[in-house]
Amino acid sequence: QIMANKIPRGAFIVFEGCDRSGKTTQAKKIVEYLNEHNVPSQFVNFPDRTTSTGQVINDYLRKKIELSDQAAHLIFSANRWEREPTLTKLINQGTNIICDRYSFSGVAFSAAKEGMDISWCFAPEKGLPKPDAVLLFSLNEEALSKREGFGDERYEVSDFQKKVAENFNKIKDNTWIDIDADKDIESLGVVVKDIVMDTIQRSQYKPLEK
Ligand code: T5A
Ligand code: NA
Repeated sequence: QIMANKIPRGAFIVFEGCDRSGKTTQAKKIVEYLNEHNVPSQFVNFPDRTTSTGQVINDYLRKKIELSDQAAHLIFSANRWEREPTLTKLINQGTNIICDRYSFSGVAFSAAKEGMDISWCFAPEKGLPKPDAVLLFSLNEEALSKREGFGDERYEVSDFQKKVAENFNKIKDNTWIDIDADKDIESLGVVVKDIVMDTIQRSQYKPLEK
């Protein structure tokens, strides 16, 4: 087959879920593991608060500035488009990308607001690289209440998070894998590692979709 000559690409794996479900902890942990085992991998997170749009997003989340819901949504999306050329290049050169939140947080959080619908929210995300797998971290209410208290960022409110969780369930497709996040860090790490290794294996010679 012609495919046999191609260089294997990296996998694009996204971690999604509600606030405090342990995504960042697990994403960093698996990237460290992969690199220790000579599997080139990079941690990426959205919103990326270090760029110019990211600074606006940070001010918005910390309630230092106000934006209309639509404007806020488009800035979160622009923040992803800023990274798109680098991400696509890295993946095609063989680096696995472990991405902490992506377009789906953009849609699930914005569409949890009054008057914002899912299809409008998806529009600016069209054309971005499509993940090979989305790991959806879920915590039941009881487990969530045991995690450290919400801070005072804009979306850290229980009722809002409930709507976000419903939206994730509305937008998921067959590339999503449900993860019960009500486990200690080590046990959750074992679950994540199996899924990530399997995704890397099966994505190597598949074209990266949009
Ligand atoms: N947003 C984001 C949008 O509205 N639109 C968008 O397009 C995007 C991309 C900021 C906000 O922006 C919204 C979504 C968010 O509201 P963020 O910066 O990713 O997004 O949010 P953070 O506050 O950094 O992260 P989270 O609150 O989502 O937390 P994580 O990453 O799920 O959890 P983590 O790993 O940081 O852990 C949280 C705490 O729990 C402990 C940790 O030590 C930590 O204290 N913990 C565990 N405790 C028990 N058991 C485990 N297994 C644990 N794992 C971690
Ligand atoms: Na996080």
